[in-house]
Amino acid sequence: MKRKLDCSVVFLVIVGMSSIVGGAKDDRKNIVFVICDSMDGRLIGQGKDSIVDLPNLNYMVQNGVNFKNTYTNSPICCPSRSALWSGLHTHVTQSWNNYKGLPRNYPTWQVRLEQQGYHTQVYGKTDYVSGHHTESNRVEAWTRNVNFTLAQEGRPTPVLVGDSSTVRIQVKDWVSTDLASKWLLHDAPKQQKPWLLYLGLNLPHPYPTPSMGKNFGGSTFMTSPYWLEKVNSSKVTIPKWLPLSQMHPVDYYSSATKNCTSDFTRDDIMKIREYYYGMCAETDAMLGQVLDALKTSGQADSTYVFFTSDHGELAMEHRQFYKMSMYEASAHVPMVLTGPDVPAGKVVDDLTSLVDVFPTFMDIANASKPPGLNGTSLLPLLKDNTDRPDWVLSQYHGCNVNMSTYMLRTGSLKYVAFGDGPHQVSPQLFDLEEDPDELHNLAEDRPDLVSQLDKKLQELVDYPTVTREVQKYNRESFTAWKAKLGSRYKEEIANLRWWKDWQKDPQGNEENVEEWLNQLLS
Ligand SMILES: [Ca+2]
Repeated sequence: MKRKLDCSVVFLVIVGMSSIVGGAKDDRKNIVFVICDSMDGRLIGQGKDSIVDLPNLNYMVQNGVNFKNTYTNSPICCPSRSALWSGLHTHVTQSWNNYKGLPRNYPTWQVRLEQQGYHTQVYGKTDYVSGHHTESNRVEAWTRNVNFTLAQEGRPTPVLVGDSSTVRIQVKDWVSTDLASKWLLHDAPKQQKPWLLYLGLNLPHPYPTPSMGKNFGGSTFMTSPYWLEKVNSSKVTIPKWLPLSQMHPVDYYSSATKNCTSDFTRDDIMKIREYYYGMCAETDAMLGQVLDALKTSGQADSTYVFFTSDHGELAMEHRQFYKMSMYEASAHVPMVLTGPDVPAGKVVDDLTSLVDVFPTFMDIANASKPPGLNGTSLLPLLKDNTDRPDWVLSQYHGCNVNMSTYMLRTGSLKYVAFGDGPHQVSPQLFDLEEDPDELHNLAEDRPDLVSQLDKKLQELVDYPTVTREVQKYNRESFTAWKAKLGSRYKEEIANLRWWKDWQKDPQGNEENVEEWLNQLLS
């Protein structure tokens, strides 16, 4: 019986042909990309001084390259991932907060790789598309300039579960890891095309805290004795804090909205930090399972492996948990690469950031890249080619911070400027070589450096203008949300994550919101 050739068969034949040139199999290299959520980049490559045993990351560092000065371009999930998937800075894509990322069907590196003959396989968390996260997340971001400071998160809390044999705590991540490993073992070897496998993990992001109410803040640091045994408690430090009265006003606002301005004992802080590191050990084990599957399936020699994170975790540094800050614990991320021709044990000091991933993938795939990407391929750094920007840019416009924040890292300096908004505040300047804990703001003493760095920053991003764009977006989005709720508005706003504080003075808070809405746009 003769069958009619349908369109999909024609399509498959054409796609199949594109991966076989002159009858030969496309031998471009494969890529495994593992991205976790909230890992402090400073944990990578600590060697004998490791706070926590991360055998699989250590294996990658020993057999590959550690890009040890890698930063997120925006320290929160969706904006960070939007930069990573688009190769563009946050102000370019206007991915301002956890609700506003990239539009669906955006031409990401995944689309680009598929178009140019790669098969891509995605498991787990991606989180770069607009329209997700809680209502609180977006309303808190929109109302950051309202004249109130309300606790939006639950108090950070350490929770120990199970016993010394409890391995799988973040079950959802293990399910994704199992699927990715299974694909590597059984499906990847059958691929005719080169492929990219993506695995997105939630760990070591803190877990939801049900007592916070319907929107569940993620303030629970949870691990088991099994993972705690991997933590070297003698290396865990208690971070130094400035007195509340000496904190930078934006940091104080963040600390207050993160429920961290009350008292914490040394034991509270120690536990939060130890449990966080335990969560990092569990993350490392997931990476290990993927590396094992790659090896067992015989594909390790033809595959690059990348490991990174969307942002870090403050774990009580600077009197904060979570991220949303330009301090190292929040903005500095891991970036480790192994693969064919990757030198073993190399450490790259150059400043790199997540927007560099897109051009690097294009480089590996020998694929053409779209014009105007903000990042630069990491591959030339494998050969000591350092002809690349000597700065990285990060910015933040989301919840828990009351001003748009812009960070320029260059040399040993970190300059942090705050948006041109209703509350003018002074910038921060840290020298990370002399002050790795970032406790000495040099901005006041070094106006010369501030002026030089601010000029450089404004060459990269016209930040007063960007801030006004964000303020306009915030006001318009809030107004539309309010109008849509109609008579339910009052009840809805009173019951967001800040409900405990809101209910202390509902009328006063309402008035502050109205006053903000009535301010004329500058
Ligand atoms: Ca995240």
